[in-house]
Amino acid sequence: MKPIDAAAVERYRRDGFLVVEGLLDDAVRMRMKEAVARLIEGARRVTAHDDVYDLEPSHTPAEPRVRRIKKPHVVDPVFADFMRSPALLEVLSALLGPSGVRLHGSKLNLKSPEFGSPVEWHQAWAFYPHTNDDLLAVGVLLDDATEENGPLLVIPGSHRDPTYDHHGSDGCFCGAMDPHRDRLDYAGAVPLLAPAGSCSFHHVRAVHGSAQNRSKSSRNLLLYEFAAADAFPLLGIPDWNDFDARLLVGAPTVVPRIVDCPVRMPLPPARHQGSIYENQTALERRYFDPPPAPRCVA
Ligand SMILES: O=C(O)CCC(=O)C(=O)O
Repeated sequence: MKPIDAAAVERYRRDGFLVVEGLLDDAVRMRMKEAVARLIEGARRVTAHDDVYDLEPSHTPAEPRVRRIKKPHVVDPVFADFMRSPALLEVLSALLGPSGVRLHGSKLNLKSPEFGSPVEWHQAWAFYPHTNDDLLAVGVLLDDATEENGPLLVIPGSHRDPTYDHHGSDGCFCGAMDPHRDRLDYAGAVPLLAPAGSCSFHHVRAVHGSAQNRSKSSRNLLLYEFAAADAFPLLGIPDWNDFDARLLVGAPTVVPRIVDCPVRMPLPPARHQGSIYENQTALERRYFDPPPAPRCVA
């Protein structure tokens, strides 16, 4: 059976998101979970954010708390292999069009039981505008996504909205919308609930966010960002060989497809660099409750 049909593509175009169950089999998912456990164990050697780890505010080497593994496809082959799996590439080709599929980036957001950090409302497009908007993010569910564990929330149809301001009061990019200024139907956002092994696909311009994990189990979400092969980043291409090496489907091209899309540049850059969690610390008015303060250890 094909992993995606014309009706599902139509739903994605209408809503700006789609969930496909069963794309990740249990054996590979278990290997991914083992890799995550090894990585968290490795965080005992780390006291500050680095190239691999983004840490929860309450992290200590004795009690490692990691909120993100940066670039998991570079850190462990199990994450590099899955993004090349034929069923996933078939779905991506159906959603991104005929020019081909290029990896833009990857990240693994770990929401630990009871304290995993929220992510404020944003459009990924505000971080990396391209010459056209045939880009999306895939969320690979390493755990079931439930109402309580901080699932991804997407506002249906918001991929056709303008590009919202993601700048703070200091004029710098902060990677989040001001929920008091941009009064969208946040309550109407759809939680992408699905069993572990499912993949969600959300359009690069879709407004999305997620609340703190309030459950007693983890919500670990592997995210890959993909672009159509003829979408070129407006912030430039620092390394052409790397850009070409990330092409997973289709032929290399030097001809960008240019489409009239609303763009705001993420400049001047965020004052707090490192990850979306750091960028968003500059946001003055939040929608989601912040994670609990670190516990005091006597
Ligand atoms: O992990 C989440 O729930 C949200 C992830 C996200 O939107 C991001 O990291 O850009």
